[in-house]
Amino acid sequence: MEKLIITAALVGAEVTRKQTPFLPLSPREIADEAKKAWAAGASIVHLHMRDSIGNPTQNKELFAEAVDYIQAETDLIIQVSTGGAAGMTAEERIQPVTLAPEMASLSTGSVNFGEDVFSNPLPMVREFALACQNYHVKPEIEVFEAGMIQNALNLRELGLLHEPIHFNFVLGVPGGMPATAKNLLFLLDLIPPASTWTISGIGKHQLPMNTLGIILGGHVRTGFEDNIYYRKGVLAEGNTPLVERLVSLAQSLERPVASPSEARILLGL
Ligand code: KMH
Ligand code: ZN
Repeated sequence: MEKLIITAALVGAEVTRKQTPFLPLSPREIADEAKKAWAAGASIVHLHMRDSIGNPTQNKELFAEAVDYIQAETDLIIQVSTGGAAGMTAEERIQPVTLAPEMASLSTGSVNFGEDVFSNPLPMVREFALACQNYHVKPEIEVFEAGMIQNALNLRELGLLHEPIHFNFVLGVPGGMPATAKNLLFLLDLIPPASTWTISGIGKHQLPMNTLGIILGGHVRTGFEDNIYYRKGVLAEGNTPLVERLVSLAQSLERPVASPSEARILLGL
């Protein structure tokens, strides 16, 4: 089996300091968290930013500050979010792609997201895919629902996405596709054979879904964006313990962990 790529989704857009005091907020805090996750074995960081009062923002300068720190201090693959938070405009969301990072997330359809709607109309998805192409950024296709895979394949037909396509299945969002083994197997049947894939599980589904990913030969995403607990009722004291646990699980299951340079080759970066 190929080496395991661990993505650390360090902060996300929804979690608050009220929920966990360990949440990094400023670009410097996010970069420090990235550095620790990298030292623990992560090879990709999925980045969101927060403003001075902790609200989600896609502000390009804040992304640039964090990206500069991370690039100076690690060889992590930087993946910026184009999802931002539910309700943001397309103009707001696309900003960090103009920094030309190696990767960006790209959701290829709309989905209920808790009490909100995470809106991704197809013209906007095509516009985002084109921006990624223009800035030489590899998209990670965020799949919250099965139809989003076909939407990604339609982008490929339009020449806006190229093989090998990298998918991230985000299962267990309230309103989206439930985090079950059966759903993951169903989704895997729909992606082209040359694809690479990552699995993210929300909340209590993070560890079981990541475990399935390791066993099935996929890759895994952990971090506060998806889950803040180490175990039931016990907060993770940072993203690093979550990364460390996956490294040790992978070792137990005899799946070696990829360095960032090995991950670049696996993803065709
Ligand atoms: N915050 C969610 C509404 C992404 O980063 O591309 C969307 C999200 C997906 O987090
Ligand atoms: Zn995200």
